[in-house]
Amino acid sequence: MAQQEDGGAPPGRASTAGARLWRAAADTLEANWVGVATVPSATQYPHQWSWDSAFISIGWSVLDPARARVELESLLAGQWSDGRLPHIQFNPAVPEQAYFPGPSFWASKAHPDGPAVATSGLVQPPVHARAVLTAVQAGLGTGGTGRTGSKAALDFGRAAYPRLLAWHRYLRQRRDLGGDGLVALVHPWESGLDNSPVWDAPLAAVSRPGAAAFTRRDTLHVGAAERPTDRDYAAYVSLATAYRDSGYDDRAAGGLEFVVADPLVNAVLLDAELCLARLAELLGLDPSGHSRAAHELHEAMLAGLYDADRGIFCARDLRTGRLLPAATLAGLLPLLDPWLSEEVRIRLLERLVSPGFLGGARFPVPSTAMDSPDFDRRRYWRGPTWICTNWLLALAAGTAGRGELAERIVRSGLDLVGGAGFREYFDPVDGTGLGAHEFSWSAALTLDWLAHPVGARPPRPG
Ligand code: 9WN
Repeated sequence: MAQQEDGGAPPGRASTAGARLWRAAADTLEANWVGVATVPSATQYPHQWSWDSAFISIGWSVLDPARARVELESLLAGQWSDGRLPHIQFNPAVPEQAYFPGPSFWASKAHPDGPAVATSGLVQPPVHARAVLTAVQAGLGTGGTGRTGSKAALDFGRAAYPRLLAWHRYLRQRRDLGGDGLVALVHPWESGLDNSPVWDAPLAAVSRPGAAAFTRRDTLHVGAAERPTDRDYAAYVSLATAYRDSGYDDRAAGGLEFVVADPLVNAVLLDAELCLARLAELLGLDPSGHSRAAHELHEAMLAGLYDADRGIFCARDLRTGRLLPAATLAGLLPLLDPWLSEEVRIRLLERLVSPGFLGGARFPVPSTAMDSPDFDRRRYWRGPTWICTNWLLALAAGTAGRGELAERIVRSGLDLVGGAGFREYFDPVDGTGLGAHEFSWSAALTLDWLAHPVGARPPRPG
């Protein structure tokens, strides 16, 4: 175990209930720690996932910044030489059949750009720069003044920075598949919101779902009604197979059957560039390129993904050129953009507080608008509330200057985990826990909320 530099005791909301939640969250992370990283769930997801690991490190930054650094260093060790950070890094000690699709499906080691460790070839939302910045700041301590961990924190930041540069370069150059300055995704799993109804139309157009035989493992531990349908799963496998067989070649992505630009991933990248700007400053480097990159993303999202008629951002299908209209929380995350005009910001905030989202759910924020025909309160990403998206939405509401909304979103998240435990997702109507149990990011982000009540958050970078 890495040496603990900091804390371990609950600060902030130190009520008895808060202290109990804190201890339970810390125990959950400890139980899911496998020596160099933390699995999302020991049963359902027994490897290291990319955006999970970034969120999880934010919890470790609260408990033990040295362990946050180990988590992120191990994640970055899976980076490909083309800059991509793969969505799964496989633990060689875990049997192949524990998760499908496993290492032999992805065959990363046979790829010239693949790292020493076996990984997938897809990516996930780039929350990593925010996670690295958080770990560095945690090591430096409040105000960045000298403490035991500060040298280690800066050394870590200096080593991670070029890796993050390469990662963002991969996304902004190799994944600009529409030539419009936006990152494109080639698989629903890359969105993080895998089973979102936004993907229904492009998935329905997949020509040979399930052409190859495979056995689902994801329904062994979680009820089928809370997971994607067999048809959707077959399309996921077919898309992943085609990308793998293209040699994970993004230049050939025009031939793929799923190519979309999504507001969550692009908004998170904008935020990540602002975090890199802040990290560059802490390291004594020039931050201006990152602020410029963030501003370019602001312009590209507004030009390419904003639906002015409906006052929400949407994904765009780059094969058909059409916006994909399902109303999901992904369309609200451009609130992370500090340059939004007053008009656009107000439209998004109105949507956030509308009956579909904050206004209608007892346990918000539902992943799909509750007043939309696509809403399904129990099925993975089609309605349930998730802790990681509440965390992002609270950050976004804070960026938009609406601390009281951020507070409501955090309160809802804390009520959910307080009532149902650290489940993977939750029914937004009655708060029932769904999906995997003892889920790491639900515990990690709870720790962050308990340690840093919204009003006490430091100003955003940039
Ligand atoms: C596929 C690990 C991951 C999350 C994703 C979530 C789910 C995997 C799956 O679990 O996806 O990557 O097997 O369903 O959708 O956001 O990172 O927690």
